[in-house]
Amino acid sequence: MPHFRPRRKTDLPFVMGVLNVTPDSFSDGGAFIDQAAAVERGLEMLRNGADVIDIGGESTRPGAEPVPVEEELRRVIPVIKSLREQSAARLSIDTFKPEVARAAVEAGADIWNDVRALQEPGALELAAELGVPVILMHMSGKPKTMQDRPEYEDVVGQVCDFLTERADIAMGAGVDVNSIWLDPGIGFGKTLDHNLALMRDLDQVIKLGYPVLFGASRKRFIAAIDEGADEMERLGGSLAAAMRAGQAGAAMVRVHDVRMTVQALKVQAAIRRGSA
Ligand code: 9MG
Repeated sequence: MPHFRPRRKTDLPFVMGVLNVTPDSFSDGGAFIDQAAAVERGLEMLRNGADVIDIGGESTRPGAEPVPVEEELRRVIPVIKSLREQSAARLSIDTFKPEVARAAVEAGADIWNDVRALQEPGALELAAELGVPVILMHMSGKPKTMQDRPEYEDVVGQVCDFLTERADIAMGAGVDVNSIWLDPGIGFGKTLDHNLALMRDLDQVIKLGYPVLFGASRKRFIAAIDEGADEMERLGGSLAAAMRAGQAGAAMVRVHDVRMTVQALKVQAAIRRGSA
């Protein structure tokens, strides 16, 4: 799959379904991960209209502990292989570790979703070698500490500068311009005000000229607005954010609730067109 580019501007953004293969998502509370349940969830998201499944074995939530490479591989590779056997749909690997990205692509993944924007040693060279689409995301700090008082003078300008620089560096290392996607990294080292500014001014990121992935699904900023809404009570906020991304021209939204997001995006597009 050499290039994966957005559909025409008037069409719906692609929908990327989140598949976290982590013990808190697919275990009975112990360390054992139910791989079959994870694969079934991925297939269900595809039946519900997802264009891409994003498979991750290390949580990137604020405060999350790092996971060793071997454990991450143990979690994601069997799931990728099984989904690949059962579906021709696009699969994305959510990892910042080059070792995991390589094994995932060998196992059948088509896209590299890198929350560290190819900053790990060897990542740039590997992205050029693999030749798959790569998502470069902005994050200030690392998941463990990124929410410890993040500061910016101009969050939108700084995120745009960072993404432009990472895209330039990637191309300098041999990554094809048509393989590059950008992502402002909602919730990654950002306060509520930072997240809101990035959502309001998302068109600034889109104007950089690359397809943009946008992910706000179930994130904590929703609970800062609708006080105390726990993770499973954030569908309304997630849809509102996805609608904003669709309106601004994002090429893909990363979501947990695929069925409802597809429906909301279809209604938004129908309203825009004035016909079903
Ligand atoms: C892994 N992950 C969690 N949130 C994300 C987001 O908003 N964008 C991307 N690219 N990856 C994310």
